[in-house]
Amino acid sequence: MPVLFIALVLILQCCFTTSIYHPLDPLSPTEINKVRLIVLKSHLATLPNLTFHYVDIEEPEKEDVLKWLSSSSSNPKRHISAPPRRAHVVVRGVGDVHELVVDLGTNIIISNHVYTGNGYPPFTFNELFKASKLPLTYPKFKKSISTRGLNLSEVSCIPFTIGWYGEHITRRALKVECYYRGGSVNVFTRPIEGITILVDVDLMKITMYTDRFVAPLPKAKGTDFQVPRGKSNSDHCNKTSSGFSIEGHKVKWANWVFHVGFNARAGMVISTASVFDATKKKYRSVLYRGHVSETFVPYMDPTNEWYFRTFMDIGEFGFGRSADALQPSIDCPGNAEYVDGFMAGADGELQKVPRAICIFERYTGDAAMRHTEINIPGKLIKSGQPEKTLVVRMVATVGNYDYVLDWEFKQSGTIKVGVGLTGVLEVKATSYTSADQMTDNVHGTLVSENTVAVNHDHFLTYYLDLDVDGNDNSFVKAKMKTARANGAASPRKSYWKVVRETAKTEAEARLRLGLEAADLLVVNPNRKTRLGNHVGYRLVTGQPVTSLLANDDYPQIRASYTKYQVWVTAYNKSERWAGGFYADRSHGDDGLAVWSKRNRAIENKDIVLWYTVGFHHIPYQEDFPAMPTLHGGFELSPANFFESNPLLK
Ligand SMILES: *[C@@H]1O[C@H](CO)[C@@H](O)[C@H](O)[C@H]1NC(C)=O
Ligand SMILES: *[C@@H]1O[C@H](CO)[C@@H](O)[C@H](O)[C@H]1NC(C)=O
Ligand SMILES: *[C@@H]1O[C@H](CO)[C@@H](O)[C@H](O)[C@H]1NC(C)=O
Ligand SMILES: *[C@@H]1O[C@H](CO)[C@@H](O)[C@H](O)[C@H]1NC(C)=O
Ligand SMILES: [Cu+2]
Repeated sequence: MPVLFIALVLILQCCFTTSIYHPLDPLSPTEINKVRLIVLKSHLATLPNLTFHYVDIEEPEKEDVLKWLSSSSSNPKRHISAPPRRAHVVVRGVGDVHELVVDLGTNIIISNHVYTGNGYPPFTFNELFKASKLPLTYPKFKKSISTRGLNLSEVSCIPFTIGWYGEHITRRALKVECYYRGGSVNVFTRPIEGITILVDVDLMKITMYTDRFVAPLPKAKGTDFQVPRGKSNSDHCNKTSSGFSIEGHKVKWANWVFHVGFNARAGMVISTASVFDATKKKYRSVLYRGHVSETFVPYMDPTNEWYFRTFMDIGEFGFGRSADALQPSIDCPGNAEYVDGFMAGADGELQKVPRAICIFERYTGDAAMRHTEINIPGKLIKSGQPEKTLVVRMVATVGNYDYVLDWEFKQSGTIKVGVGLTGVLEVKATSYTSADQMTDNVHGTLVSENTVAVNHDHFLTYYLDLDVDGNDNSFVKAKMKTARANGAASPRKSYWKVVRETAKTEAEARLRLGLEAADLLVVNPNRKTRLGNHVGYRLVTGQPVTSLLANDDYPQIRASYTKYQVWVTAYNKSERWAGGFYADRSHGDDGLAVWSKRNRAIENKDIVLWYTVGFHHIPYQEDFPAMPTLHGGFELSPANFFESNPLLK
């Protein structure tokens, strides 16, 4: 009897528990279709103009995911049951925003909450498309075009989000800016300046129209950004074997294992990244979750036609929504493998981004490490290792700009996060044809005749839920302080010493970098190396850039988190979007800066690190007609995590 009983249990376990999903897998095409059917069968179907604004996996409880993971690593054949598959859905009828949780096992909507706060969910592609077409049939606009002697058939209009300027009541609205193609493929370089068109998106109507002035149309000549494809720039490094494995969404390469997800908002999402420790003979956790949380791109021209250009691309449009199908051998090398992205359209129907993400091994041409020893009599000892890394990449083309987003895994245990900015600058038309003529502030650089590229910033804020060797971590500032040398004992007058400060609360972890020398570490105070150091990972920061806008400026109120490059918060699964989930027309009453004000305890707790990659962008002539890629980023590097250099294991 006991033998039979055990056998039964094993069978039950195998059949109930084997799941084809990793709990963090993005919604599959089948699941996205299912969500649509479930919503359309519910009472919500009767809402007029029902629109799907957001469909993603409902974040499972972290505890359940970690339990599932550890059961799978101890016995890969027999997982404990995965958390239920659920979708987080935001739909709108006329006026009302419904936040739904849809259970995909039972096919029912298990929660329906009406959101009544400020701000709106991201625009759908349909809305943007419809808004962009409105001017073309609007009589006043047609008149403006013919007054300027232009042909309507050569006009392309593009919708821009408009931010918030203290209004008590905000409606969903866009401002549509129009451009003249007239022989150029570079639409953004030929603005028809002086016209402002406000579109009420829920009415899908133009509700305000002004034509204040006429500026010369920048010429078409010299605006083409297409690279002649004469000599095949195909790859010198076509490799047949990729050196890594992708199983579902799980990637294994060298000493790393991690999960790659995708959603309409963040685009690429890296989860449950663990690095193999050859000394301990096991995988050790580093990062539970990492992705771009929000972006803030304010332009520095306060005039009527430009002041509202203060974009929060992740919340207003979505990096996944803007993900571009990658071009093999241009965006990624010949040895890359590609992963498609899936999301829901405005009608809930499945949309596919082919080749949304690429994964490839990179031979950097650098040495990962080297040394030559000449001090051994009769011997010359040389050693070295070429750097070979694994890159996971996506590109979001948000209107004029292209963001190249990389996660690069190194065998040294470092994760390097890269941001590349390229694409076309946002320009305005001007009467000037030479910088010598300029008598007023044009708010940018003359990059071509009659063309000013306007000054602006880019802030990309990363959500980094580090779990260094376990859940409970602390944030440590290892400050370097000048100390006086003891006069009698040393001819030296000074040196620096390390003063460690552990941030006890969220307020102590808001940092403006570049003012004092410090290493920033996320450590596990419960784990030490054999030598007694706390295991940790170090945030290796890039250029210290913070927003220069005044604190009382409305765009700054909405993106107040950009006043510091570093924040640490207590983990809370619903706090993921630095500018608040409802970023369009937001009032700055949700998001990272607001959560951090609660000043929760963050010592030896599950914590989330937020880091902003910033660029102040004064344009230069080389940025026209399209800009060479500008790079930024940061690294997460092991710091007393391994017993010694893992490259030598
Ligand atoms: C809402 O639905 C009605 C009826 O189908 C339609 O006439 C109207 O154009 C829709 N509104 C929008 C903004 O799509
Ligand atoms: C408008 O179109 C006409 C006919 O195609 C052409 O002759 C004219 O040059 C165009 N005007 C402009 C400003 O592009
Ligand atoms: C690399 O692969 C691409 C796509 O298969 C092919 O077009 C190209 O010719 C290859 N290049 C080399 C050098 O083999
Ligand atoms: C989690 O975050 C949400 C949003 O900020 C907040 O409403 C909620 O109270 C938080 N939960 C806890 C346990 O702090
Ligand atoms: Cu820029």
